Amino acid sequence: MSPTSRCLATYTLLVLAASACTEQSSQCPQAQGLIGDGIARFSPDDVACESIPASMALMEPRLIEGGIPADWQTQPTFTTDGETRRATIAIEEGTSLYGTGEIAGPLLRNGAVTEAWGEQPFRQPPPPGVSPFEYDDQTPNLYQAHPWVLGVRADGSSFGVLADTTYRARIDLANGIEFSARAPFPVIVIEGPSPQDVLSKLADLSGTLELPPLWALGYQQARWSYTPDTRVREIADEFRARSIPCDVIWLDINYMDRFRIFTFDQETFPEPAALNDYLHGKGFKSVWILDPGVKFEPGYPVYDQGLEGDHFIRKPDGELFVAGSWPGDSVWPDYTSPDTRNWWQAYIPDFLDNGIDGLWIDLNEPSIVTPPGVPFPEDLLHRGGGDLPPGTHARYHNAYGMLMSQATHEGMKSARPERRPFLLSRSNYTGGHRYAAMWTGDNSATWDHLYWSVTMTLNMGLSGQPFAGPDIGGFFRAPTDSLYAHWIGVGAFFPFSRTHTVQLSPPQEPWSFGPQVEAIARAAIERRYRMLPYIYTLFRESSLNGLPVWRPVFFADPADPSLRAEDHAFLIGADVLVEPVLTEGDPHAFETPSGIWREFTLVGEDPSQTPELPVLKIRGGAIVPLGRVVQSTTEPLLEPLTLVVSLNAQGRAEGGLYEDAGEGYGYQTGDYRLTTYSAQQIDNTVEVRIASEEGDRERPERRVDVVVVTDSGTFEGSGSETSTIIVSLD
Ligand code: NBV
Repeated sequence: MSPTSRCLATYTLLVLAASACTEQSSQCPQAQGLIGDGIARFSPDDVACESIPASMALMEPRLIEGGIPADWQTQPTFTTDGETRRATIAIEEGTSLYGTGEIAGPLLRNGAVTEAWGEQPFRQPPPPGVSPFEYDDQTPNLYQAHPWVLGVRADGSSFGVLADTTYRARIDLANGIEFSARAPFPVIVIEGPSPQDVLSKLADLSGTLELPPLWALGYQQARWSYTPDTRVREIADEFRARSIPCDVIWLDINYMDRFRIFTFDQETFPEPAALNDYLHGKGFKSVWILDPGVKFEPGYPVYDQGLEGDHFIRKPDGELFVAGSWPGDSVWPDYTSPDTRNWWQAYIPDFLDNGIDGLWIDLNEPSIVTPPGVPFPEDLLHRGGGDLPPGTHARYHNAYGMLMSQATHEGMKSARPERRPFLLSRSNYTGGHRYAAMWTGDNSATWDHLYWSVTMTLNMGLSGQPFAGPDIGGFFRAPTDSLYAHWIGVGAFFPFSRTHTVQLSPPQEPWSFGPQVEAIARAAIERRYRMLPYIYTLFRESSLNGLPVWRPVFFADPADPSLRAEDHAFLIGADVLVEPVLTEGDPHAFETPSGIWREFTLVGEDPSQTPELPVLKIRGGAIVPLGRVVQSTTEPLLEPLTLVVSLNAQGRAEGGLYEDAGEGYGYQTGDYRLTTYSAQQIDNTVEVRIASEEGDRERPERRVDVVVVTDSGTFEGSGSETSTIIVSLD
């Protein structure tokens, strides 16, 4: 049977098909039709389906399960204008638009025109006092590319649209949704009763993050660069001496020998393994940076071996592509080739054997360092292999960071199968959260950037990447005391929580701004550690259903139009509302979701006295599990376990706690414990007990402290976890 007649037969059988069946085979990876429950793919009908590149956002090709129902709500219209291909999607009045990946600006994206094209920002000349690499809310594209828009209609029902292309895509939300690219592309439309449902369906297509090691959710400290190794030790010592909790110290490019990847500077970092032993002895982990640019230097093994295996990107004339990166003239691995990914992975075991815990990959848009602002030529050639055909850089540019992330993540996993990889990548593409966490790149120490760090993290979550956060305090320029205090106040709650700053900038450790800010920073970070059991439970949830860890306030009630633009406050999970101060001037008037939200505290703080520490509210009906303050996650967190209880109008509450070894894969074969606690008011007491449990992990004997937050005050009780704990409200 020819593809066309097979297509016709399939569609005839499926009677449902409303749209004309075009010259597409239903076996073609980009054919039009339903590809899942509430998920449809639309393809332009003037190009052979087979000639449209297969999806790189999806975990696996999705074949047609049925025709598109006649009443399918959100439908794109495809048009062509010269070489430009467009897909236009009309939206109903009252529809709010979100997502579009990594872009600075407000949470609500209606009206914005941006581009999915991974690039290090560069402006010449920059405004006075500003580095050419700084970005702001006028920058149309940043390091990551996510051609995805989430829509929420007036009634709270939702849809998502993905322009399924790795080519440069313009996303114009000025009047409905319009994607355009200089190559034909299909559009995947997801329909759902709520934004939460749409995001879960996106995760069904593009995957979920792997549960990170617990330590990667602790507070982390970086700068460009802590050098030499004695300085790294000093920083670690200082955290412990000052009792400021911290799990990770980061090593930026200066540890390398003349910026050559997979090497160590013999003078400044002669014994990386000894350094890591020292850090481990103090309860720290370390994350070390790698760049994709390989120094063009015959005799340097990574260069020689890469050349021998033909792993570097070449120009159309077959010559090596050579350009300037940190080490000077450099060449770049072609990660589209499975052979090259394997070659790259082979360097990772020895590197990690120095006691390195996590990896950080940078400049993988990819970017040229010198001269700055010069793009990778789009006619460079990529070999492809496996599922990927050969193609130009124009086609694979947006996928470069994701493929490097994949290679590095898989390399870490095969090097240490018993450990969960923690990888941070600057560039990525839709679906790349399966391999790496992200940070919002080289931001600036300004109040605007503090606000954007919140909105960007939220929109990353709404674009499928739950593990995100900014450089706390800002990368470029130096924060004032007040700005750093506010940033660490909210920053301690980011899914990924790390302070980082540019080279030669003033110190940006939590104690660098004097005793007052240090006390605020300590309290902020202690709050994170108390909240870690809840945050870890949310990461586990996200690893199953793709829901973000940080959620916009409108998630509490997607049909309430007053919440749609609220982007100073945010939710952690469904149960904790955070109201930070993100502006220097007039206080922000928060929109609060309906229902019961009660203020609670974590370390005896008083946000009315320290506005740098956000106000926290717990949803009526929720139980939030807390740990104790520890200096790092190497100490037991849950001795005791605290349950914060906030009853609903019916006098009941419920909440879950996920626990496992915090590392390794035992949880996949049952070594975990998921406990649901319930609370019920009976007369003037609240009874708290285990309602259900799951998993084989043994429950330790431990004390549980219960804190019941009510409108008339806080009531405490304590007891053993396996019996009912009774808290008196008198
Ligand atoms: O490796 C140096 C920096 C790093 O600190 C930063 O976090 C990255 O975003 N890196 C960029 C290269 C410097 C480019 C100007």
